[in-house]
Amino acid sequence: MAATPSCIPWWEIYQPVTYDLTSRMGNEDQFKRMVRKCREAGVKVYVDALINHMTGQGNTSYGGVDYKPYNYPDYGPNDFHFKTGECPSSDGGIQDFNNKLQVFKCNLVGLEDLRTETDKVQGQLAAYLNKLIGYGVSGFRVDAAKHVGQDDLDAIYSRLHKTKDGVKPYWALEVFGGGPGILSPEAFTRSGDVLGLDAAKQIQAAFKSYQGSGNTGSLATLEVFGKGSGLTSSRKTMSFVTNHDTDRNAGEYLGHKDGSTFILANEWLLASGYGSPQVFSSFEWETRDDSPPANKNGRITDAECTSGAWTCDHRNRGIVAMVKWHNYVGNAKRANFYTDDANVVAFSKDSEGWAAFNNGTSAKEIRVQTGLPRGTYCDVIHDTNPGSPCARPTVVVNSTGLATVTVGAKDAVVAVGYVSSQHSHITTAASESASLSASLRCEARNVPARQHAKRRRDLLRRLWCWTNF
Ligand code: LM2
Ligand code: CA
Repeated sequence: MAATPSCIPWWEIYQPVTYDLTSRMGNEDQFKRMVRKCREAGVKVYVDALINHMTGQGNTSYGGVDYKPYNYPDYGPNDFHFKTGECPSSDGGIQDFNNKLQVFKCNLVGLEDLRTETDKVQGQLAAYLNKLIGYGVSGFRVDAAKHVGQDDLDAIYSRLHKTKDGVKPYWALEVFGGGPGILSPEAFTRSGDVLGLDAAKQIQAAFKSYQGSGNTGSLATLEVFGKGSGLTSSRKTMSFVTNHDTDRNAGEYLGHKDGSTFILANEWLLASGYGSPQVFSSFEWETRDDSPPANKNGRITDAECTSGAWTCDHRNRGIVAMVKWHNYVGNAKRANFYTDDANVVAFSKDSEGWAAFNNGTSAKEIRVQTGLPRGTYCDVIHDTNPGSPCARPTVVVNSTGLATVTVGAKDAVVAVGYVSSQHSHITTAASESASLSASLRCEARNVPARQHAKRRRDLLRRLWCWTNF
């Protein structure tokens, strides 16, 4: 849909009219080219897919398609629950979010709810998603998946083709917590991965806690995180610190406006190994509905990292380093957990790497077991020369694995499990490590086969919600 250029809210993109891929971000050809270029660079693209509903307002799309309520090129009144009388609420909207029929069959915030149980609607949706797969897309973040329901999600998924990598597409379902029984995130894990929305709340509670009263949170609580703290299992979760919705919900979630706390939380999540982590890069906004940077016609302008209009957190040195670290340590088990029971935690991943986080307001010196062999390791968070040789500082580990490290306020120190190259004479692991650190500058797919087994997870599943290259 299209509105007045000067005040077009970001959320317009959640109101589909057709599947022709023309929007304020560009057209179908540009999308195709973007996906191709990304794949060439080793970057997979995951699409935020709208399959539960169509729009709830407007009359002409960006592609110039005219439409009316419950009447679109691909759908007529018979394709909507409201029109067939299948939504059991007085005004056609979801009034009771704990009522299964309302949640599945009524209009979510006025958005016209599709009859996703029918062969026709499933066919249109599968054609749309398969078109994207054909362009090289690797999977989907399924918008409002809770309102589609497990049966229809499964039926649609079964119609999807394999991706260009020869596997079924990644399928991450948006299911807000709080619903009972079949409406709970856990109950959707039968159908795909689920978004870690409750996990993001726990992360906020640990890193920020009751800010109003001047408290700082307690990272010590994160000793237990995941299944053990009541969340969906790591294996079935797409985890994140924030997303485009929660970034605007400061009370319950961290967002980019939290600055160093937000960056630190992302670094911690990448280190923790919980879920398939996603890093959200935003644009600066003042009020909830603000448009992304756009021209006078409402077309979103190119994302760039110099003006400050786009936050570009995905280019933050610490975050980039942690993505590499995350891929490097793979599924290695957490060990040597340390906490001061307040706002400092540290742990190793077997003997692959070690990380420390300080969410406090002053630096802290800790002497801890790192689990690493003796050597001098690069602190990849602060290394100003990513790759090799490591530009200081370093973490010096003695023959019993102990190290004394000062972790700055709202900062992390992360030692990657290969020895920094200028000290490569120190341990026997050195020669391997030199080649590894070189390969880490490339994409994960370029790493030596021997290391590949460690990268069991295919990481940093970025949704390019805001990035219109
Ligand atoms: C989502 N997941 O299930 C998205 O993550 C979320 O961003 C979407 O809401 C929502 N579901 C629907 O896809 C956003 C935004 C809403 C906005 C909707 C539709 O948070 O505020 O609703 O997109 O664009 C807006 C108005 C609302 C109005 C509605 C329909 O805020 O008042 O409802 O449009 O015209 C009458
Ligand atoms: Ca629905």
